[in-house]
Amino acid sequence: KVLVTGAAGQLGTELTQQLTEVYGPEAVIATDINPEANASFPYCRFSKLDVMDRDRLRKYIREEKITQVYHLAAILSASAEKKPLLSWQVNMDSLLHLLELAREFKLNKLFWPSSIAVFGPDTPKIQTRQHAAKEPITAYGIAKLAGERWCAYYHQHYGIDVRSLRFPGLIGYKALPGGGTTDYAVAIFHQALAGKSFRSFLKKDSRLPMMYMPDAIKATLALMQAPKDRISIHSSYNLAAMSFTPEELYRGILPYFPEFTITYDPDYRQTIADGWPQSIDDREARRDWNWSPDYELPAMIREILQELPTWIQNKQSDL
Ligand code: VAH
Repeated sequence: KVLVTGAAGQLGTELTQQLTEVYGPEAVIATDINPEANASFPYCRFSKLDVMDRDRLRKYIREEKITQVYHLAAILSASAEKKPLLSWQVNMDSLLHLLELAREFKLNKLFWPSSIAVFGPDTPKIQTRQHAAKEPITAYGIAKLAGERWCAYYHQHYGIDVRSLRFPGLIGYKALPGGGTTDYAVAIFHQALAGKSFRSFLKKDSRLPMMYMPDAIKATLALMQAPKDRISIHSSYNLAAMSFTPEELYRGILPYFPEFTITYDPDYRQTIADGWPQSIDDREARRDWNWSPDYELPAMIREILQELPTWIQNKQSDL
């Protein structure tokens, strides 16, 4: 049985759907702190679950005979800067709970997302390597870096099969943005479709590593299904697909909406973005488990603008 925490988030919404395809609706339990998320999971079981509630988490894993956990619940970078200590508890302590539970219940596998946020302003920004310097300046990046080290520790000392990916900015349209610094690239599509101007909270040439959600799902399943002896990185794998700036994204959308306008109004999230790499070298993922992305920027824009109107209509009919 597979347990997903934070299932109603951007990654969780699409990953839970895929996991249900792979394991069947009876084998996947989607959980989230938001009880309303129930409506998003007609195709599998859903339970309200706060990952900070250690006893309830333990009871769940024991009673449901869970064998795999995808631990996605987190407070993302921009939100974490507003509540740094809470973000440390949610992002770090919940992972430690799960690593301990993985030991106690001998879980087969545990997935935990890391992020390019583990890198900092002093990290070389172009084609950032797997083992490049990591001096993160955000609460979120600090928790992700510490979490990576704990994943490697529990693998080395207790043989826990915990696997992780350093996701770039993930662009998905099946859930609303959730407090990420890269979420401008999700919000812009909603504004274009609504015929409104878009105010970017990052400056026009702020280049960041990005990935369309289907590629993030593909990478997660490929990593988790790879034979154990192919995994050489037990902290978290670098992972890349593309890099773009707000201006490049805007120019890619403009042919579909000639009236669409953008203004650039950088806020505190610019400081976060300026501390992150501009592009990532993911040769270890390509070597170990044959990673390769399917989507570049034009294909992502085309597909989102094709699919988002229907998603919005369905959401409105749900409301
Ligand atoms: C965030 N979307 O902005 C996440 C991600 C690289 C960015 O970690 O916090």
